[in-house]
Amino acid sequence: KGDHGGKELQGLQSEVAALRKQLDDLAVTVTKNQNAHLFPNGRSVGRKIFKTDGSQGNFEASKATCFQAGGQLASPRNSSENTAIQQIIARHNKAAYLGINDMQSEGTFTYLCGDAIVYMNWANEEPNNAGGKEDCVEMYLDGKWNDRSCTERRLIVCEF
Ligand code: 291
Ligand code: CA
Repeated sequence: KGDHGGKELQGLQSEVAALRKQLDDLAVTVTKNQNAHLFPNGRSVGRKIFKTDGSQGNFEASKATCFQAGGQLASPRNSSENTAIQQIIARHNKAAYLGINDMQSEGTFTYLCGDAIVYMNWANEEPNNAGGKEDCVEMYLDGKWNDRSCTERRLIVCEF
């Protein structure tokens, strides 16, 4: 036996080294593809990706478009995510609906999953439910939020 275990260990060690190299190469490829697909209409924050296809729609159409793409309407849960979305809409010079509304219970804003929001960035004096019919939320070009009727046309920004 003697030397048999040594040879086996050597084989495994070179196999590990080869795998490490493959993993390195893969990381480079992934980063490069990420940068390419985020340019110029997307932003990433942690593991979340925000992106627009440049099209517009009302709240329901925007929601459906994002869902069909395998994502959901942009739903910022902290200021970094809010800034990422703000950069996208500023670039397109067009406000966007967020995946937030108070359709279920007036005054209680929730994500599309129904959970109460954990972060908010309302503009001054908002939300005001103007005319008694503002259940959706739009993000202005400066990143501030306004509750708004769900039937306007807005830039579609999804998250993945
Ligand atoms: C005012 C504010 C907002 C409100 C908006 C809409 C406009 O902002 O009162 O809170 O959401 O009006 O009511 O909708 C219509 N139909 O005019 C105006 C823009 C800065
Ligand atoms: Ca409002």
